[in-house]
Amino acid sequence: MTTDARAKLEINTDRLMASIEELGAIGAYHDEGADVMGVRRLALSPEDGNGRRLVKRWFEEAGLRVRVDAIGNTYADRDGLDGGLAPVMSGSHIDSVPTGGRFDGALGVLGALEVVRTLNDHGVTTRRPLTIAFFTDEEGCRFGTDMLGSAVAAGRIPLEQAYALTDEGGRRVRDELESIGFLGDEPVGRRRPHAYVECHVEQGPTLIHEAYDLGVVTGVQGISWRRLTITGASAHAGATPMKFRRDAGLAAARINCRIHEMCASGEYGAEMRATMGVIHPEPGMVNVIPGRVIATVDLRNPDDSMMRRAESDLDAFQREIASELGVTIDSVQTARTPAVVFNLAVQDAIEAAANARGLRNRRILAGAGHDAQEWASVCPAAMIFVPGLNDGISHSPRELSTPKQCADGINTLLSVILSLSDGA
Ligand code: HGY
Ligand code: MN
Ligand code: MN
Repeated sequence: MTTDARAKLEINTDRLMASIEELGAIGAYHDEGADVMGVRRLALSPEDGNGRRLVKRWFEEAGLRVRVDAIGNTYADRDGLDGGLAPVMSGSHIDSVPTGGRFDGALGVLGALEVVRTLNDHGVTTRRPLTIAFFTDEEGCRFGTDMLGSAVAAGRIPLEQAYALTDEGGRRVRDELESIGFLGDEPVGRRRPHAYVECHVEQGPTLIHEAYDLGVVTGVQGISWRRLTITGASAHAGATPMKFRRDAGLAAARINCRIHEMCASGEYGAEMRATMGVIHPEPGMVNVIPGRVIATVDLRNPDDSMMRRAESDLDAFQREIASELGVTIDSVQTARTPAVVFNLAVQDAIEAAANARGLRNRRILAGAGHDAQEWASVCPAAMIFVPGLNDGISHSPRELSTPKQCADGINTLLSVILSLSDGA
């Protein structure tokens, strides 16, 4: 097949969307609030295990050789004409947040599979081998740190440290990997890809609001997560005068207000974002002053020096609040990744592929963390963003991209994989 003909190859959109729907049915739940079906496929849960087995079967049916590494990352290899060359890799994750949608992660995994299925349909063999993959626990919401599988494969997090992470019930990563049958025997990080490209929903409003078909992702902003255990004293809500209280709930509220003030102040850059996503007061009764609160803080900032300053100022504020309210605050950093810049040549290959397909595109920074940011430390890497309806909402069952939006992303992924695998 000529290069020109390859550039015009189109995926089978119906097959892609059918795979997204079928995987989306695993862990599906009816979300009362949004009145739509959402996805709850927490990392290493039985649902994640079922989703992994389905996708692994699809990999095998596409003629790929599947291997699982020691942290459960699952790779599927396709021969190239020159087997001695390092592969081009593409993938993402299939675990979800508890109130997720059908596209976050799944589009990148099933889109890479659709690329392989399309190459198979047309009898195309690439010069370099190809590897498609799904990585373990990208979301991080069950065991506390995100991009876990990719971070271990890239060498940022030691395997034993990952194994020892526990969820709220004290269940360890290693045991949960074993229980779903994905404690693989391949050493982590054994094969270095030639390049890595990932397609993902944008998870934000920019592309849809500015009427772009695609985003060429320039990098990922910095991420800093901390878990707070705030300890005061439970006491009677009626009988305890205000000046005798050590109210852990008040401390959490003051910290939550402070992180929002920090964002609004502009002192840490115009793009800083902060979220207190977990706020668990104990005992959680209407007439008992909370004696203990478990809370989390998620900070995002594209500028590493501003992020460091925000972290240090928040540490100082936590100490002030502890002394003012008579509580103790145990603050543990659970995730920390610097801002990452993606490889310019891979970005340019994505832009060229999108332009060749007549797709309106722009460079865009990723607001969310992604597996690609870990692979960027191992090989040239970048991402393709697909717009979403409902203002691009994500980490919500209302997450929704149209068949055309998904096809635009995966057709571009097909072109980029061909250019990376057949190029120099
Ligand atoms: O939190 C994140 O940015 C990603 O969705 N794990
Ligand atoms: Mn994701
Ligand atoms: Mn996510």
